[in-house]
Amino acid sequence: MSESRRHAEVSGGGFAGLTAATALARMGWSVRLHERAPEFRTEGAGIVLWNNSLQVLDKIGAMPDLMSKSMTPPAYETRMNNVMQSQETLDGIRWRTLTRPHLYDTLLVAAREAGVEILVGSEVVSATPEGRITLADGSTADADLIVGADGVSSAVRDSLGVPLKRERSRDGITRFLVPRHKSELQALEPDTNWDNVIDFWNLDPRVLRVLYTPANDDELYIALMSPSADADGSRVPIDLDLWVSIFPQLAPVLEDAAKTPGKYYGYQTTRLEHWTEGKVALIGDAAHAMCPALAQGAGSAMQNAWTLAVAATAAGESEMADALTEWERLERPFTDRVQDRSQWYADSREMANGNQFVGESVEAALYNPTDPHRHEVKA
Ligand code: FAD
Ligand code: 5PR
Repeated sequence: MSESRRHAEVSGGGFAGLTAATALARMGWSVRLHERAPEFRTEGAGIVLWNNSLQVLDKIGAMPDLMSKSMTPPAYETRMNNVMQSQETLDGIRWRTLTRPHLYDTLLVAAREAGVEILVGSEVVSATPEGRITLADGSTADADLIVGADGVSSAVRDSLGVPLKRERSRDGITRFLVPRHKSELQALEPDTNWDNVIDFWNLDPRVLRVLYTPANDDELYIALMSPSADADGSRVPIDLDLWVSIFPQLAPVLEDAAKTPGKYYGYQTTRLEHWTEGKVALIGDAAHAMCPALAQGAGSAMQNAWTLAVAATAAGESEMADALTEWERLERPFTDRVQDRSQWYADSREMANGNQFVGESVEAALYNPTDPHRHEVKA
């Protein structure tokens, strides 16, 4: 059995790489995962996951752990210039909010349980279509499948010379995890349900936005958005007086955010000419970095990590390249649409009008990448 086991080398221990490695190992592969950083990144603030990634977490056995420290807020509320635009209860949509450290911990436990060999401080510098990777220390390894999950600046992708288009949006965001401060917020605004996600948009006279997302009973994820051209709005540490002047009801949490250094991320979208080359497949931000508007960057990454593992496992050894091409043909259109829609929302700031859970937003949120019938044309 062990002699016939196929082998995968995975570059990158983010949400994409950890999910792909775990899925492959559970499907019988021997898997080695390389993370360049000396330890797993537990920084990063909060995250929203929808059915498409939750289905994958079910399959890799990670859901009980994920559920233990995450929540489903009662509604998704949108305000513009402090006027309520909508309160969407998302009935029938499965979603969870949580912290990024908790998602990392959950995926790491799942990867170890599945028997993935995890190397930290191990940098992949290149890959070949024939299935060989080279590490920064000069050593090489051969595999039946190479997964490039090494993020938006992917070395695997760039070593293969895959043509890429990068577009930057005018807005960006600084993210924080802070204590909930629920009773103080309740005292400031008693009629508000502070368990909701609240998307506070301010467009006039100045574009500033706070996305307020409770991540569990104790922790709150807040994302502060401003145009990158606004030097004060995008400054880190944040300009506390400016933010409190626009969002006075959030003062207790903004004060905590101001104590953290923070990092401003400009939104960007990258599109590749192709996601695969021979025995190499690219997933996650290495393949399709997207604007966060639909909260689907990690979701799409985990979705494609799962479908890749299924497609590679079904392929015979001699037909890996063709199987990967077919995987991209089937899976990519959906991701492309989610990416386009996220960019459109980010560029138009259309979310400020509320009622955003229509079209691609709902479709992506409900999608089930583990359904074998998902590509069948519905009558
Ligand atoms: P990364 O997280 O970048 O991981 C890549 C890993 O590879 C890193 O650990 C890196 O150290 C490692 N690495 C890099 N180079 C090498 C190398 N040469 N060799 C070995 N290892 C290497 N998505 C959602 O689904 N929901 C959300 O709510 C959400 N909110 C977001 C908010 C913001 C502001 C932003 C910017 C993004 C958001 N996203 C969200 C998107 C999501 O964070 C990313 O799409 C996702 O984390 C990408 O995962 P990844 O594993 O592909 O890449
Ligand atoms: N949704 C989420 C998010 O973190 C952001 C956006 C939407 C969960 C920004 O960080 O619209 O930019 C957004």
